[in-house]
Amino acid sequence: MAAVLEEIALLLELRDENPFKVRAYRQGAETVRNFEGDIVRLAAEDGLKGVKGIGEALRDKLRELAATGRLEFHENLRAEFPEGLFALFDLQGLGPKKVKLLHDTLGVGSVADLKAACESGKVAELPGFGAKTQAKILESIALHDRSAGLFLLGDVTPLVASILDTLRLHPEIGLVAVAGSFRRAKETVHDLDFLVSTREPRLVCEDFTTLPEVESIIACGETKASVRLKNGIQCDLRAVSNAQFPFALQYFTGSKEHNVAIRSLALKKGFSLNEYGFTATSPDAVVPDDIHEERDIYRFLGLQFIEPELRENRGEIEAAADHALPRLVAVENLRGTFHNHTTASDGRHTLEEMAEEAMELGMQYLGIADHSKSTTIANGLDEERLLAQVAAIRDLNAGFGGFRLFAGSEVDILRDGSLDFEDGILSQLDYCVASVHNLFHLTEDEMTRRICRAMENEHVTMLGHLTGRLLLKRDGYAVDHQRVIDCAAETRTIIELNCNPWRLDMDWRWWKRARDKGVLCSINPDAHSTDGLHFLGIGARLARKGWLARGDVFNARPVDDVAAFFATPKSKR
Ligand code: DGT
Ligand code: CA
Ligand code: CA
Ligand code: ZN
Repeated sequence: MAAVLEEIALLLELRDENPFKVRAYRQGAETVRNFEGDIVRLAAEDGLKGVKGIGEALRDKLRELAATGRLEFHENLRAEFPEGLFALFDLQGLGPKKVKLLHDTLGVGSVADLKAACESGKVAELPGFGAKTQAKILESIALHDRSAGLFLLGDVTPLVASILDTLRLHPEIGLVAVAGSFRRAKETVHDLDFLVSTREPRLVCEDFTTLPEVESIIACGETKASVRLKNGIQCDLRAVSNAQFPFALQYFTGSKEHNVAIRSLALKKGFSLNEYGFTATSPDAVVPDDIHEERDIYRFLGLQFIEPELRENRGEIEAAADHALPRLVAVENLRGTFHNHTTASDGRHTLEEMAEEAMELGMQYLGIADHSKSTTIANGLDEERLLAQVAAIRDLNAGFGGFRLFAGSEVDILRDGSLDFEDGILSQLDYCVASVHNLFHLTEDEMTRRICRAMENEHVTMLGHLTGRLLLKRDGYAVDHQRVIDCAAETRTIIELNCNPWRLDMDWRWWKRARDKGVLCSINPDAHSTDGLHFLGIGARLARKGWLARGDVFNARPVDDVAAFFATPKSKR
């Protein structure tokens, strides 16, 4: 419902409607999104009277939408513009004003139109555009094309959980698993791969195509089915026997590169391996009859069990042969987390509400790190407001039993690598997260030096979202990861694994190197609401993908160890 209201606001803007009207829809979307309770049911029953931020006109529309799943007003508005125009809003840096101008003056109605217009140089000539903007738009289009058909791991996680739950209820289904890139915790996935064991594969495949999430059926056969879900993602199902299940699970989990290496290892031992089992390729090879789960396949090949997150053929097979794989961190190991916002800057919940949710989740501590004064669009705190927040945190701590808030700041790294607050202010905090939020265009060398200089500050406890990337939306700025990791090791600065599903930054491919240098990781949700704290689950999965053990993760430490760490000078940590 919020998305529809949001889109109506955009469409009204395209139509040059009264800004007050536009704002009413945007405000309505915000209210719907933040509503505590079952807003769909309430709207369907016409029970939204008196809800602040939703006027009478919106109320009627929400009722229609909640009750029927459609809104005629919205559909009519949409029909006034070419279908392809909406994709333009997904491009970084294009707001409604620019889209409108492109549409009205150049007749741009799709991403393809826009690409052609940029390539012919016409976009640069429009008022308020210029050559730089035109080049930026072309970059955004390239990213858009690369991202086509990809979905965020964080977005599909609840969907996968719900499909697994439904499959488990089926009377003809025994074992159930999700395989593929999802099981390996890739930051983005193309499609979802489900696997079940059954004696009735055909029936199970047919029933799979009738799941409530299904939009359309792509294929339905004897042992496999493919469907497209309502959110656009494709889902494949394979139905196998109990005996085949471990082999199929191993095969369909991938990655392809991992499987190729595993298969060639099997061949060296005299067996071919596929999704159905082992077959002897030499006369003296004896096919095992004790493979009951995936683990048994690895054991038979002389390997330690390789967790799915590690299966990318990046050294895991060699390590497994040496029995040298790390024991990976688990979300249950996490005791708290450090990069979280409140209503003081751009968060949606208060200090108290964030603390309450953290306690609810079983955390021992929660670090608060609101924006600093230079990030004005996020209502960054100046010195006075920050110190008032520190005092409020100290007061709250006095009243908690066995839980603790840590007072921090997400302090902006300025252009030259100096910080948004003086040392005299920073020294009054428990810790600080330093992040880059502007001047993304600096050269790789300038950006690297800027970040390293910030890490050299005694008060910078950890580095926030290293590259600033937004998955599928915006590439990170240029920065030399290797140099930053070396500098973090030298200065004893923690690096954050920002586990907001859009970021997952620093990228999993760099953590093993950081770990080897002795750099600690802090898994931080960058929570802007109580819901955001739940991102820790996906954060733990990405940390596992980065080969991290409990000892590599700072926020797996108990509260007293954390407090002692903060009280120790960096050089002694
Ligand atoms: P994606 O692109 O996000 O869906 O990534 P995956 O890894 O889920 O890829 P997908 O869905 O095409 O296939 C699932 C797994 O099945 C893949 O990780 C490994 C296995 N697989 C698929 N095709 C092949 C193949 O041609 N050779 C081998 N060795 N394995 C394959
Ligand atoms: Ca897949
Ligand atoms: Ca697939
Ligand atoms: Zn930030």
